Amino acid sequence: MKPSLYKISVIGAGAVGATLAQRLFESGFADVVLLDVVKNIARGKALDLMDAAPIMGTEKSIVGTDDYKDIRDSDIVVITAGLPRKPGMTREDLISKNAAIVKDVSSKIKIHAPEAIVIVVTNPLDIMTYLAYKATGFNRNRVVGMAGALDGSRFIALIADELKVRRDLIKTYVMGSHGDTMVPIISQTFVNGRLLSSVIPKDKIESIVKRTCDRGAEIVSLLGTGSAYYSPSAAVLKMVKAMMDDAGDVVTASFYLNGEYGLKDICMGVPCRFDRRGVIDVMKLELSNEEKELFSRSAVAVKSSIDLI
Ligand code: TXD
Repeated sequence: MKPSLYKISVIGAGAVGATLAQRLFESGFADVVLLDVVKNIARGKALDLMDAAPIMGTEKSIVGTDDYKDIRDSDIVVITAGLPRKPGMTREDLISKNAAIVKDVSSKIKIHAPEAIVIVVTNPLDIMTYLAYKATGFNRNRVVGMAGALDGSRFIALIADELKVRRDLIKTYVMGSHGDTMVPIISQTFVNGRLLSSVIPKDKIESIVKRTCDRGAEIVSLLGTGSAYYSPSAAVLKMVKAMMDDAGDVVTASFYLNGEYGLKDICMGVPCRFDRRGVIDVMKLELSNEEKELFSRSAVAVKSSIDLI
């Protein structure tokens, strides 16, 4: 990776935001600003992280704040502000409360960090990414949502566990919405170069797909309060790395489509090629007929939620 003078701001110092700030800061990727609407919470967490810096060996800076002036000149701003699910809730149940928060945060990013790339994490993910795109008015290459990187990682973890193979030998894409209609692309899933369908029977694949789709809810019900944050923050880190590497790395992300995969005026998970400018290209995968059908069903679900806002 190239050396960088990156500045990354994380809005929302809750479970995902604070864990992401820790990952970014301790990896030495960037100077980090952690911002929360609750006065002092981000400050306290930033001080705690800074106190660990001599042990973790980072010379980067971390600032906790409730003042948007501190996000000035950020290269990337990550929106994690918003309510998480409670047991029994769908991501879509969060729509009205989180829409108001994301709209507010986006308008402040537009004022204070107008050159930044925005990564949206708040749920329901594709709807909030669409909202951030509209509310910032940024070029679409600078607004993306984190979902496919996480869902793909969950899918890979489960396949590796089933087959007892190394996780880094598995390649996949999980497209569509970050919800019950997500679409693991089985026709493009490979284990050590072999198609997944040639190494696991169909019914087993179906049960792994179902467990992948349900994984978020499974974690929510086990935690009792809050939702997953270790893997979501790791997935954002993967997107940040893809941008900083500046080499055209492909990561699946929610992106405003303008004709790609036959869709317009919607944010959906598609494989995106990244560099320091954000998304430079959408990779066109050859989907099977069944995957095309599932992808368009997923689009219908996202469109109907977008209509609610
Ligand atoms: O795959 C994905 N995209 C996701 C999304 C994976 C995991 C979590 N996902 C969603 O992220 C989740 O459903 C929530 O909508 C967000 C944040 O989840 P998190 O678990 O971090 O929620 P917390 O711990 O409740 O933290 C939210 C913080 C909290 O500290 C609030 O005070 C703050 O957001 N908040 C705000 N900060 C700044 N500005 C405003 N307006 C604001 N409102 C709340």
